[in-house]
Amino acid sequence: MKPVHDIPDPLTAMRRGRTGRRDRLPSGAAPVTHAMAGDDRKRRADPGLPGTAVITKTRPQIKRPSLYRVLILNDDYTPMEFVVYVIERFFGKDHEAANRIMLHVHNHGIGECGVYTYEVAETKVTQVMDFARKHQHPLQCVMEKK
Ligand code: TYC
Repeated sequence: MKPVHDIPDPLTAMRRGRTGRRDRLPSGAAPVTHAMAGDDRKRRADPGLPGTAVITKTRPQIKRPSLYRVLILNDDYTPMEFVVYVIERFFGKDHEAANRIMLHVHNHGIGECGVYTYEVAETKVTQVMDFARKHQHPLQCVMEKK
């Protein structure tokens, strides 16, 4: 058991810092110890006191959006020129690119017209389906998660 006179006074111990030396700044002021700085932070952050504010640093959670392929399907009835026009109009392709995509679909049964985020892809599908129906062609357009 330690004699009572050997137990350091907690305030003196705090002012002296970890080394126990009476550290002084060049100005002669006592340095702010770790424990004091911590106490100070707690006091200033108390949201219950007037004129104080809590500043919280949050890491913004950024995620790339999922991408979706918009595909058209082959059928035996939709005219080739109609398909080429649809690809130009709704997918922004030039005539040559649109013709290549149409021929790919004609030969392979399915082909990609573009890749978009969910809502954009959904809009393209609706636009193509509505336009084909309006012209009484059975052209089918679907979306697929990449
Ligand atoms: N196969 C169609 C025809 O011979 C042309 C066509 C191509 C139709 C692509 C649909 O997605 C399609 N007229």
